[in-house]
Amino acid sequence: MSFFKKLKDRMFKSSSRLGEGLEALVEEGAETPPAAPAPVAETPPPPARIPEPAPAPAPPHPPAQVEEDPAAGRGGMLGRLFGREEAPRRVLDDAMLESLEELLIQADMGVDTALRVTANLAEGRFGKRLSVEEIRQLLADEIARIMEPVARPLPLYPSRPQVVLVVGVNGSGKTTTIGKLASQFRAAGKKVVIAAGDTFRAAAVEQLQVWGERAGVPVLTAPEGSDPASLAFDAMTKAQEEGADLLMIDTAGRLQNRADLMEELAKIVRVIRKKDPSAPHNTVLVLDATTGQNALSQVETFRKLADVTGLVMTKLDGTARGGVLVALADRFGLPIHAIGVGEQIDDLQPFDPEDFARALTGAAGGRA
Ligand SMILES: Nc1nc2c(ncn2[C@@H]2O[C@H](COP(=O)(O)OP(=O)(O)OP(=O)(O)O)[C@@H](O)[C@H]2O)c(=O)[nH]1
Ligand SMILES: [Mg+2]
Repeated sequence: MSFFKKLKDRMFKSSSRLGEGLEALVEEGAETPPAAPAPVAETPPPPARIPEPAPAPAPPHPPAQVEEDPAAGRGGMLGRLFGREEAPRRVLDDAMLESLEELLIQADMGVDTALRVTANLAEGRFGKRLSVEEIRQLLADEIARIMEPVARPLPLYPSRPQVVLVVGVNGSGKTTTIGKLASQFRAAGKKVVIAAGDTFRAAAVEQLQVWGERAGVPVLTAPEGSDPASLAFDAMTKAQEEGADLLMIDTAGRLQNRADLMEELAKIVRVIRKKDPSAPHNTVLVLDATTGQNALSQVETFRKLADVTGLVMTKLDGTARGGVLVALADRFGLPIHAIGVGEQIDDLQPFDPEDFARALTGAAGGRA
């Protein structure tokens, strides 16, 4: 299965709300194509449609309330003969732009980003008649443009071991993501060690051990309730001794309060720096896509707690809230290293801005 197909199948399994919304939006205000104007006198007019209370008519364009006339438009007779019907189009006016903004906000893109995207889309196109597919393409292009600068794989620097500290709120997918990443790096020939820095729950350690087995990577653990920083120090020592390429440190998501969490993360960083002043080389914040706009405040919080260098967004499968990733890119510009699209070991994909934009908008295309 091609990469794009898999992304599209997995992402927004519940079908793209945005894509469907676009269709409804254009069909609602569809006009007949100008090439085939509706006959005036001969044909009786279509049954009058009760116009929705339009808040603001948008001159100079007529309100987009023209009912589709089955006798005219839609590719005309020839078009119908050849089975090539013309798609409904809608004038890009103020009302249309407002509805578009609304759709983007519903897809969790955030108000600021939604306004910027629609403004860019309208530039030079105001008053033009667009089909759903054209709008999808334009939206996808805009979104891809925002995402392009942040699509960056986890950078690996020459010094060994590369230390990756993984942080994030409870349940965001830290442990799962570590398991998936460990498996990918191992498959790429890297020697990986995992440290089970979430020492608060015995179950957390067991979970990581299961992932370690799946990935074929050793997991260093410490007794429940012991100091995660001392485990991190031991893990660093072991990783250095064994000549590991990569040390991934899992952390606890739930602590009593923010000060506790900050202190714990700071202590982990302090002790690993005793072994390598340049560590951690990456501090990856794991975010759960289903939390929508809340992801934005999580980034703000964790940036205060730790020197976050990049993001992984999990659970993009089966959510219609993937638009939050656009808001994140637009607001923070932090690299997005990968996206989680399922619970299995190979369900972590590199972040591809174009594929993502097309999956989000339902635009056609994709690489084979
Ligand atoms: N559908 C889906 N589920 C995911 C994904 N990533 C993680 N999960 C699931 O989310 C749940 C929480 O994942 P964990 O990896 O345990 O999250 P965590 O951040 O380590 O949680 P704590 O250790 O409690 O802080 C698990 O049931 C995972 O299987 C994903 O990309 N897609
Ligand atoms: Mg965990």
